[in-house]
Amino acid sequence: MEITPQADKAFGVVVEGFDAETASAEDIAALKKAVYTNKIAVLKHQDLSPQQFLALGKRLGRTAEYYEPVYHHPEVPEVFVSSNVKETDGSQIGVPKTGKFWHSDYQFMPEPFDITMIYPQVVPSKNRGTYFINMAAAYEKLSEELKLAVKGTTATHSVLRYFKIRPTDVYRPISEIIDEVNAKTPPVVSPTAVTHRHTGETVLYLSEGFTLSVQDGDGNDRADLLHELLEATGQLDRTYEHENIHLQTFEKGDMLVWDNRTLIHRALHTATPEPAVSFRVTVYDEDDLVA
Ligand code: 7UC
Ligand code: FE
Repeated sequence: MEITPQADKAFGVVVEGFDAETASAEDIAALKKAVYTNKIAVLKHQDLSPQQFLALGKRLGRTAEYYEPVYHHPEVPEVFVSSNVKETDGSQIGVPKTGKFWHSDYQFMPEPFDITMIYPQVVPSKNRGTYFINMAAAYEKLSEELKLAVKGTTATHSVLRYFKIRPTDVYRPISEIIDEVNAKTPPVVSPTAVTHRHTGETVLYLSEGFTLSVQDGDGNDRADLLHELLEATGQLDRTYEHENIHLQTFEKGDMLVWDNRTLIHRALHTATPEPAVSFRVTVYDEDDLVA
């Protein structure tokens, strides 16, 4: 196994010679350390079944089934399926157009995932890739004034704006669906800046997709501060040329493994959608390894 920095990128490593079936405990530890230190690892030349993909996830920590079953792989429910390709019988497996907004996975839940693994299955010929922003680095780059303004504030997160209407929701009143989403996944409040449990970094915990509001210590809404933070971190740049934005491309056989508590991400927008399918496994890492 060989880990080298990604050429011409601000962060991320490429991992050659990683064999999920024979990887030693040391290999797994080295991979996790690389993920927490370099934020994203691209495992090259992977050829895994959904079952083998899940088994690899289990070696990194505790895997989780996505809370909405409509995303589940039919044979391996812990595998989340993002797909815009219909089966030959016209049925849909997984959900199309996932994650086309800035977010981290489960940011709207009390406990977000530590690690996200994405294993593309059908790779588009153009517009492939995912945008990322490192929210620890973005915090460090804030002005002293903004860092001070963040102190003592909290942020409220919810899936509501990006909850996908399920086939079974057709003809239901939208108010009933909204009430159900708020009951099942009530808004979560967190400090606006949190300490990363594996690296000790200070990470801005907010995203354009999931963060509804920022409040000061007295409960006053700070929409102005939320806007300033989204702007400063690069999340409002629709040209995607902001210096904080990293475009991670991939090819068939690549598996992306990233630090979901530091990075926010956004699926690349495609004007003319080509077939795209990817599998995802998410992991809670309760180890106290500090990178
Ligand atoms: O369909 C989607 O974009 C899924 C999104 C609402 N949640 C992904 C996650 O893991 O938080
Ligand atoms: Fe995502």
